[in-house]
Amino acid sequence: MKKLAFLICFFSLVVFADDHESEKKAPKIDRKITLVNYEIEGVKQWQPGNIAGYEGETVELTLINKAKGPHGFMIPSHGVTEVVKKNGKTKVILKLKEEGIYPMKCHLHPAHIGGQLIVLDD
Ligand SMILES: [Cu+2]
Repeated sequence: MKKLAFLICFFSLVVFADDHESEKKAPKIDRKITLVNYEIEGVKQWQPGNIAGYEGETVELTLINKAKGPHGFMIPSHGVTEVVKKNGKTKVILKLKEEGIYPMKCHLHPAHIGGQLIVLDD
């Protein structure tokens, strides 16, 4: 009987631990950056063109598209690929990789001016 009580207690703890782990909290955001896509005299560009953060930070990007039509926002090194519709707003959360300078671009329009994600040493 003691063995059974022990097993019940043990499995209750295991189930509780699993439940506890499955309650995934929203990630802690270290930095928030808003980028707005404009088209001025035929030149399309996300502004600011270059953004920065520290290695390992969790960054929330808010992407607002004020240009004609949908535009892409891509950071290939960080697995970010988004399409933001005209007057649309999208949020992206990413964890910054190791120190470096990573290209950002619109993957829908080759002529769309790209920018850079600058990751600084922590
Ligand atoms: Cu574009």
